[in-house]
Amino acid sequence: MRLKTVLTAGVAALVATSGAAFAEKWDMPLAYAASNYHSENAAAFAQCVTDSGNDLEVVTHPGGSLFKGGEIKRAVQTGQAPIGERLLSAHANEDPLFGVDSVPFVATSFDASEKLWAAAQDKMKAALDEQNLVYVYAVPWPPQGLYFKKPIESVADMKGIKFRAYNAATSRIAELAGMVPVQIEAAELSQALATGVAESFISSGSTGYDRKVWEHLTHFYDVQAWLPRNTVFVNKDAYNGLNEAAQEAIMDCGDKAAADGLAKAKELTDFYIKGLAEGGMETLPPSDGLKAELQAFGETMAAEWLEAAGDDGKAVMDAFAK
Ligand code: PCA
Repeated sequence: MRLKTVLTAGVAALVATSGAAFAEKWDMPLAYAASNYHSENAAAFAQCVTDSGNDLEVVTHPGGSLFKGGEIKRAVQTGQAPIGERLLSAHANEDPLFGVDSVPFVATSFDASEKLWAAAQDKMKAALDEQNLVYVYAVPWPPQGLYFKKPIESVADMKGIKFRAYNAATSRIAELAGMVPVQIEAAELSQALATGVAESFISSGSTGYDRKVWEHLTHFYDVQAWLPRNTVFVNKDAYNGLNEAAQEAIMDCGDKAAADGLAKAKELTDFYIKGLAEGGMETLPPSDGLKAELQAFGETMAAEWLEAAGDDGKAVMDAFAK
C-alpha cells in the first residue's frame, strides 16, 4: 500500500473504533452547574452507559441548558427528553411522597438520609411509574443551612426578608418565619441575589459555593435541616424500547452512580463550607434559640407532611423509625 492509502485506512479505522455510530443517542438534561458533583457524577453515569457496548450513547446537558430545572421532569414524562435529573421535592405538589427528603429535622445526617430513602424507595418507584417514569438513581445534597446578609439570632430577625425557595418545603419555612418566598432555580441564584430579588435562602454549602454567594451574603448558619436529593429517571416508553442488556446497563451504572455520588457528597461537605469561609462568609451554628424555633417549624411541617401523604407517608416514616 502507498503511504497515502495507509494513512487513509488508518483514519477510517480510528473513526470506526471511536464510534459516533451509536444506534441511539439520549440527551440528558441536568439543572445544576457542570462543575457540581451531581453533574460530574451524571456525566460519569452517561459515560458508563455509553461504554457498556449497548449501542446507546448518553450525553449530559448541565446548567439547565437543554431544559431548565423546573421543566426537566415534564420533559422526560412526555418524551421530549428520554432521561433527566431533577430535585424531586420540587414536585411534592404532584405527590407528597416526592417531598419525603425535605421534611425539616426528620433525617439530618447522610446515614439517616440513606435510611429514609431506602424506606421510601418502593413507593417512590411506584409513584414515578404512575407518571411514566422509571427510577434509576438518586444522590443527596449536603445538609441544608441558612444564608443571610446579616447576623440572625432568632426568627424575629427574619421578618420581611426575601427568601429564595426551591420547593414547597422551603416556601413553607419562609412563610412560617414571616419571610417572603420567591421560587428560583439554582442556575439563576447569583443573578437573583445580585439584583435583590432574593436576599437569603436555604441550601447546602455546595450550592452556595457553586454560586459564589459570598459576593452578596455574609452569614451561613449550618442548621443541617435535611438532605434533599437529585433523582435520575428515564421515560418509561424509551426504557421499554431498549433491549434487556441496555436496560441492565442503565440500572448497573445507576447503582454505581448512587454509591459514587453519595461518597462525593460526604467528601465535599466540609470543603464547601470552608470555601464559603474563604470567600469571606461567617460560617457558624445557629444559636440555641434559633435552633429551637426552627425545630418547632419542623414539627409543624412533619405533621403537615404526614397529613398530606396519608397511609403511604405513615408507612414510610414507620419503616424509617424502625
Ligand atoms: N442545592 C439545590 C437543592 C438543594 C441544594 O443543596 C438548590 O439550592 O437548588
